[in-house]
Amino acid sequence: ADAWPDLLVLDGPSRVNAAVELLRHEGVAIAGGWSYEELGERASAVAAELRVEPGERVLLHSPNTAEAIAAWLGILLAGGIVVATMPLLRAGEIAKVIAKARPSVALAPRELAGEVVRAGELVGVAPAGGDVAAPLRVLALEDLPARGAFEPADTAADDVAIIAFTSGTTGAPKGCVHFHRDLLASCDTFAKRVLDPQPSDIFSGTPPLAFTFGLGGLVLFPLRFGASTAPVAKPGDMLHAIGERGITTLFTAPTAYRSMLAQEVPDCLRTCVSAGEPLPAAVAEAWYEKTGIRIVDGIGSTEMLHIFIGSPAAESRPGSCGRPVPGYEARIVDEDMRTLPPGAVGKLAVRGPTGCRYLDDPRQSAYVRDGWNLTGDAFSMDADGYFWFQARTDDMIISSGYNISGFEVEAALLEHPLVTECAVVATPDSERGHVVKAYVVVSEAVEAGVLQDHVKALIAPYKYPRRIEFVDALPRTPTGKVQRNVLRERSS
Ligand code: 3SK
Repeated sequence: ADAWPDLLVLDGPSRVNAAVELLRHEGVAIAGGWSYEELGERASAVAAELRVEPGERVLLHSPNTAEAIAAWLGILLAGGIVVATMPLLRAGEIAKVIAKARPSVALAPRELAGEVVRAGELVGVAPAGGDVAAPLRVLALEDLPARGAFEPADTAADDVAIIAFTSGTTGAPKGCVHFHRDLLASCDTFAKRVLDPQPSDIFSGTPPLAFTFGLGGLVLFPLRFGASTAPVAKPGDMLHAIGERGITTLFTAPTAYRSMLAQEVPDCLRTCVSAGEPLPAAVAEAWYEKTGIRIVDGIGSTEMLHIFIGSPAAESRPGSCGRPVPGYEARIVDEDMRTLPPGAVGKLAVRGPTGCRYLDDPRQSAYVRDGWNLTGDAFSMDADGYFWFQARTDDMIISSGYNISGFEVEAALLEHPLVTECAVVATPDSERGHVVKAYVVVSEAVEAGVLQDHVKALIAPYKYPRRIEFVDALPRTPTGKVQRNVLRERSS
C-alpha cells in the first residue's frame, strides 16, 4: 500500500458517489460550454427526472456530447447504474444488451430514441417463454431540463456504478460490472501516474463513452483532476476540433494517429494516448517526428475498466505498450498459470483494483483464474519489464480499434437468402490494422456490395465485411467444423 498511498481504492471511504467526486471542482468542465457548477445542475436535473431507485439500471444510448456526459453523471447521482451502448448499434444489438441488463429507463437523443424504442419492443417479445418486459421508458436527452437540484444518493464505494458491455467471440455481449470506487481508482492509477493531468488540460477523443477507453478519456480523467472535456460527436470532426477547442490530451486508436500523419496537426496537443489495438512502432515514430510527442500506448480492457499496462511518454518504447501501471500487476503465463521467463510468449494475465467481474457470472467464466484476468492476448515481457503484444488468442477481429465478433458478422450474412455458408476472419490491412473478410458460398450470383449493404442494415456498419471472397465450399474438419485457421492463413 505504501507504493501508492493516495489511492482511494486502498485507503478510501467506504461510502462514495463517484459523480459527486467528479463534480467537486470549479472552472470550466465542458470546453467552450458549461462550468462545473452548470454541469452539476444539469446532472442533478437528469437525476431528478429519472425517478429511479438506487440500483436501478439506466440505458444511455448517445454519441459523445455534453448532454450525454451530464446524463451519465446524473444516473450516478441518482444511485442508478449506467448501461451505455455505442451510438452506432442498431435495435437488434441494443436489444441484446437490454435483455441482459434489464434497464428500467433509457436516455437517448431524439434522433436515436426510435432505435431504442424498437430494441425495447424486440426484448418484450423475444425471450421464449420468458417474462414479457414492460415497455421501456425512453426519455429524449433534449427534453431534460437544464437545471435542477438533487440530493445525491449515498452510495457505498462498492455499489455498482456501471455495467460496460464487451462482445465475446460468440457475439453475445458480456456485461462487466464496475463499482463507484473502480471509476475513481482508474483515475488515480493510470491517469494520475501515467498522464499527470493538470486543471488547464482539455481532454478529448474519438472512442464513444460506451467504450470504457472513451469514458476514461472524456469523463473520468478530466473531471477527476478539475480539467475540461471537449466531447466530439462525430469522430471525423476530431482533427478540426483539436485546433478549434485547443485540445491538449487526446485519446484515440492507432488508425486515427496514422491517418492524421498526412494532415496538419494543431500544435496545442501535449499528451496523446493510444489503445484499442496495438500501436505499430512505425506510427509511433512517425508521430514523434511530426509532433514531437511520444504517444502513450496502453493496453486496457472493458473487464479492467481502463489501461493497466502503459508507461509515461518519457519512458515509452515504440512497439511496446510499456510496463504495468502502478496499482496493477501483469505477468505472462502458460496454460497452467505458471509464470514464463522474460522473452517467452504466453498468455497475458492481469490483476488490479478495477476488475474483473462479469454480470450474472459468479464463476467469472474462463477469463478469470486464481484472481487473474486472462485478457485473450498473447504477449511477451522483456528483461526491463516492458510488455510486447504478439497476437489475440481468441477469434475477435480488431479493426480500427473496434472489437468485432466474426460470429456476429457471419450470423448477419447468413440472414441473406442467397448466402448458404460463410466464415469470417481478420485479414491484414495497412490502414485499419485488420479488416473483416468473409468467405461466402452462395446459391446464385450476387454482388459483394449487396451483401455488404445487407450486413450494414442489420448490425453496426463498422462491422461489415470490407472484403468478400466467393468460394465453392468452406474448408472443414472431419467432424464438420469450419477451419477458420486455414482461411486466416489464406488471407494473411
Ligand atoms: O482495448 C483497450 O486497450 C482498452 C483500453 C482502455 C479501456 C478499454 C479497452 C478495451
